[in-house]
Amino acid sequence: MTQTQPTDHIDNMLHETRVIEPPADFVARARVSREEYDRRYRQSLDDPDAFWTGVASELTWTQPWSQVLDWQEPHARWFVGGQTNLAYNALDRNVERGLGNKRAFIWEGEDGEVRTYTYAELLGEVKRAANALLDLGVTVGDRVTLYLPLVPEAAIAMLACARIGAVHSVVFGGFSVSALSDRINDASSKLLITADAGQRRGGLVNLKANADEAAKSTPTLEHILVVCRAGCDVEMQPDRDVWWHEALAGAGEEHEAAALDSEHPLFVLYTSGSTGKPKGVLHTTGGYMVGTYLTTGTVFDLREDDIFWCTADVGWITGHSYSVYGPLLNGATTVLYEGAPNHPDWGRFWEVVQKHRVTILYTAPTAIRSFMRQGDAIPAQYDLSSLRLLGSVGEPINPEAWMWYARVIGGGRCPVVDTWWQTETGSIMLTTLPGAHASKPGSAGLPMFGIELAIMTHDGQELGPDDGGLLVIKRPWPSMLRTVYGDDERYRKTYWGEIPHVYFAGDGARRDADGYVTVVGRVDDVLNVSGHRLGTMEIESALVAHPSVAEAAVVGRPDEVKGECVVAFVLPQGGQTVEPHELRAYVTREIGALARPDAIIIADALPKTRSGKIMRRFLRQIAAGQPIQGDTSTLEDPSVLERLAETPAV
Ligand code: 6R9
Repeated sequence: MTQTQPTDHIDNMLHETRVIEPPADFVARARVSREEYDRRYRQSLDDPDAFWTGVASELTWTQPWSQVLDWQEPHARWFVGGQTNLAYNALDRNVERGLGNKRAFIWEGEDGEVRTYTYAELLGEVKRAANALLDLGVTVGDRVTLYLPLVPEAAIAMLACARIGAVHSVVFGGFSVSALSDRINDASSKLLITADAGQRRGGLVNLKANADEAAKSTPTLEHILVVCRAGCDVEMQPDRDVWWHEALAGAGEEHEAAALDSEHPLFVLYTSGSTGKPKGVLHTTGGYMVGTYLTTGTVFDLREDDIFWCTADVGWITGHSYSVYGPLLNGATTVLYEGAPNHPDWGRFWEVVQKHRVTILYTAPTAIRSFMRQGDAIPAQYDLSSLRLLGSVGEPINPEAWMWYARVIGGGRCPVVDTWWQTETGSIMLTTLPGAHASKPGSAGLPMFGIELAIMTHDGQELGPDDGGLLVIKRPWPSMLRTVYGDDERYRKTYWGEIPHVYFAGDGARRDADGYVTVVGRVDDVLNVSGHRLGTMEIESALVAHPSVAEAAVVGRPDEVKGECVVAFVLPQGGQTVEPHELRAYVTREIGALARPDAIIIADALPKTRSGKIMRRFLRQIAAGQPIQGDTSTLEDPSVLERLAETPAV
C-alpha cells in the first residue's frame, strides 16, 4: 500500500481524494489482473451468453441449459432448461475432486467450543439431514423456516433444503415472536427448524420458547425440529416437536441430490422495504449459484489455502452468499463464529483471526467503527499476520474507518474491498478487485462482471461523472431476485416500476470520471442501522399498535458507530402518558432489539402538509439537531417544527 498515514480528518466522502494502489506482491499473484478484468468485463457485456456459459460450465449440471437468458421484463430465467443442484456443487463435487479431507467449516461457539467439518463430513451430515427432512414429510418446493443461532446445523439445514429442493427461509435469531410468525405465515412453511437456545454475550436467547409462541398462530406448521445447542430443558410437544440429533440419527446415510430446474426456488429471505411488511425476496437455483460462485472466487481472490471468514450471521443475505454458498462452491475453508464481537471483550474477533489463521476477513463498517473506538491497542495484542485481504459490506464505509481497517487490522499490507450489493442482488455488484484496481476509500468501486449500471434522475435521465442520482442496473444478472414471494405486483412496482426498464436499487450514488461508484445511502424510507435494513413504516406500525400511542413517525439520525440510528416522534393518545422504556420494550417485542428506538421525542403534533402527509425531511433535520432548511410553507402549522426542535429526546 502506498499510503497508510494515520487518518486525517477529511472524513467527507464527497471530498475524499485518496487513491491507494494495491501492494505489488498482491498484484503479482492476483487471480484477476487489471487487463483480465477489462477483458472479461467487456466480454460479459458484449457477449453475455459466452461469458456466463464459461462461468456456469465450471460447475456441474445434470442437464445442460438450452438458453442462457430468457428476459421477459421484469422476469428473468437464467440457464433455461438446465438442471443442477446447489448442494451437490457445494459438497459432492468438491469431494469428487479430491477435497474430501479439506476443512469446509471451522465453527467456533461463543463459549470457545470449536468444531470442524471436512467436506466429506459435511456432505455426510447434509445427506442425513436431507433424509430427516424427507422423513418429516418435507418435499420438493415445500418451505422450511430456520430460526437458529449461528451453529453448523444452520448451514447444514440450508444445504439439506437445497439438496431436496425445499425452499429455505432463514429468520435471524434476533427477531421477535411476531416477526417470526409473520414470516412463517407469509411463506406457509411446513417445518420450522430452531434450537433450544442461542448464546449471545454470555446469556441465552430462548429460541424454542419464541418458536412455541409463534407456532400458536402458524396453521401451516406441521413440525418443529429442535437443535440442542445449549442443553436447555425445553418443552417438546409430542407429535409436533422432534430433536434434530434424534431425527438425524434415525435417518438414512445415503442421499442422491435432486436434479432441479435452474429456476427452481432456492430460498426466500425477508428484507425491509419502504412500505408495509417485509418482502420475501425469492432467489432461484442456477443463477444464484453461478453469481455467488463467481464473486466469491474473484472478489476475494480465493486460493487453495485460504481461511475465509465472513462475520455475518446466516440470518442475512451476506451470511447466505459468503458464509455458506459462495465459499463452499469454491471449495474454500470457512470460519463460522457464533457470538458477539465484544464477548468476552473487544479482542474476540482478533483472537478468532489469530487462532484459526484467518487469511480473508469480510465484515461490516459498523463493527469496524466499534473496534476503532476501542483503540489500536486491542488488535495490537494479537497476531494478525495471517490476514492478506479485507472486505467491507452492509453500508457505506467512511474513509476514516476504511483507513483504520487497512492500517490497524490489515497492517498496511492487505487490500480492502468495499462491496456494494443487496439481499435482492444475491451477490456482489460493485467492488474493486483486490489485485486489479486501486482503492478510493469510501467508494465501492467498479461493476462486477455482467453488471451494467447507471446513475439516473427520477425521470430516467442518465447522469454524467460526479452528478449525484439514483443507482440503477440496466440489464438482468444471474443472481438477481426473481420476485417478491407471493406478491409479484410488489416486485414489479418496487424494482422495475420506479424508472422504466431498469432495476431500481433504492440507493443514491455518484460515479467519478474513472468509473468508481460511491453509494451514499438509501433514498427511500429504509434505515440502515448497523448494516441491518429496517423500514421506518415497520417501526411506526409497531409503535402505533401500542395503546397509548396515537401517531408515530420514525426517521434515521446519523450515528458514529451504527451508521444510522432510530429516532421516533410519538404522539400520545389523548391524555395518556407514554413511558419511553415501555415503548422500547414494545418495539423489541414486536420486531426485535435491532429496531429499538435510540431516541424518542414525545410530540403534541407532527409536521404535516395540508393533505395530511408527514414531512419526514423536517423530522430528519430535527433529529440530527440541524437547523430547519427548506420550504415550510406547505405545512399546515409550521410552528410545530419549533416546538419539536425544543423538545428534548428521551
Ligand atoms: C449485502 C447487504 C442492502 C443495502 C444497500 C445499501 C447498503 C450494502 C454497501 C451499502 C454502501 C456498501 N449497502 N453494502 N452501501 N456501500 N458497500 O448489505 O444487503 O441487507 O439487503 O442491504 O445496504 O443501502 O441497498 P442488505
